[in-house]
Amino acid sequence: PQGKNVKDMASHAFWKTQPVPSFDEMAAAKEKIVEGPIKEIDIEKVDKNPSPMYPGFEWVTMDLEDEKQLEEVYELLTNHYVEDQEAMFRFRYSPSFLNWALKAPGWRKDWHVGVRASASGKLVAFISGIPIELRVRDKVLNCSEINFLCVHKKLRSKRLAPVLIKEVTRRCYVHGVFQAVYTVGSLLPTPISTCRYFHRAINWEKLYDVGFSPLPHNSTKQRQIVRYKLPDETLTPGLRELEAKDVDTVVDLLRRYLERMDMAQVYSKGEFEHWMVPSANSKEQVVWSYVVEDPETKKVTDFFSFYNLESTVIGHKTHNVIKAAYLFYYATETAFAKDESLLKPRLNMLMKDALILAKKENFDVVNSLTLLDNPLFLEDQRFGAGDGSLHYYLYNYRAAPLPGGIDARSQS
Ligand code: NHW
Repeated sequence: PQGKNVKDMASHAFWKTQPVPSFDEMAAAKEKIVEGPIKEIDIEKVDKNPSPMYPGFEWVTMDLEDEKQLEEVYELLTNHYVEDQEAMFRFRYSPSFLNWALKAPGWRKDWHVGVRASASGKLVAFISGIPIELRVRDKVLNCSEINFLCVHKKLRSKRLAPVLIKEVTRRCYVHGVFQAVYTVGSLLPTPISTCRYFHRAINWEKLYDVGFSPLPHNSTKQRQIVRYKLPDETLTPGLRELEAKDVDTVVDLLRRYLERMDMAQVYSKGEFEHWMVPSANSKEQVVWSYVVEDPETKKVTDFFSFYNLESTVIGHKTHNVIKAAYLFYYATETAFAKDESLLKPRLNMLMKDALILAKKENFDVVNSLTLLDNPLFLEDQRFGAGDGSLHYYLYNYRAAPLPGGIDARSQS
């Protein structure tokens, strides 16, 4: 969603000082990259006190168990978080989403870092981390996943972001976590992988009205509507919602499926439950998960999920939000079949059902990235390439770029 290659020529005064590989180093190294931490951290030498803050502002640890403070983070992000390049849309993470994303198993209050204006007490900046286990090829890293970095629009370009990043880094180091993973729309030194966003219209007319979907020259509105029409009912026999009783089977299936990838989060049972099983005490539903239970054998053979992330339509007369479903995790036993050609049709069937279910749940669009086995179904399921890409980064870990990603530097 954020800028493209504009940062390519930037000098990166901040990032140059950080334990991340430079563009030049990665370009020169090619296949000879020795994977591992860039810098050894001596936990004894980590500062026990927060980094200095600009005068007039102060650090605050947000208590997201307190609904008021959760609301403050929600307000900051709703008004100041990621927009597309033309500033037509802005992510609108709901409080329920923030509860889900920021209170994952093992979460620390300490890693929900805010900045307040001293005089007004107003929350003006935020950055967060959650602990995860991330496998990069054959190594499992104990790391933090950094997200929701946001600075109030009036305080932009004042080098506050590097201060936030250094502070969250310190708070990770203090707890013996020396690596991190994060995704950013803009190009920084140096992605381990780059994905492209794809979008599948569900309510094409609305997407057209708000300026999200164009009308191709060789088409008409009516033809576009027909192109994106979907059946009312799902097609896969045995498809149903994921239930608590499925968790052991599905976490095992997902883990085996993700082992096929070069880089993936390692899910414990508790994490799987948190991320994939819809929470009964969430105000609005955040995640939807489904399984296929083979009608004959009664075995669960497939799983898929998506989550709800709305975007504000900035300054539109009739529409305030786009309701977007983001494809999340999936896994299927056909990935392990001797006959490799079974995977593509199976995924296409599952993903078509995901689209049908997303339509039933009133989503306007289904979004996806070019990761996992997604290239096997994106085109057939009428997803179109968006203009945003998403770069994946590791902090304090050198690793060869992942194959299959889009070359970050060759994009316009
Ligand atoms: S990406 C979403 C980021 N948020 C937004 O885009 C919201 C709207 N924008 C803003 O709020 C998902 C501001 O523009 C932000 C920058 C705050 C983005 N990542 O303060 P200055 C995440 O949350 C560098 C990393 O003047 P600003 C992931 C930039 O390259 N670096 O800028 C977050 C430049 O450094 P350079 C970013 O516009 C991962 C410097 O900041 C960045 O007022 C964070 C300029 O600072 C970004 N998204 O504020 C890293 N955006 O060297 C975690 C800008 O190039 C690292 N910059 O001169 C790991 C830490 C934990 C380690 C533990 C072991």
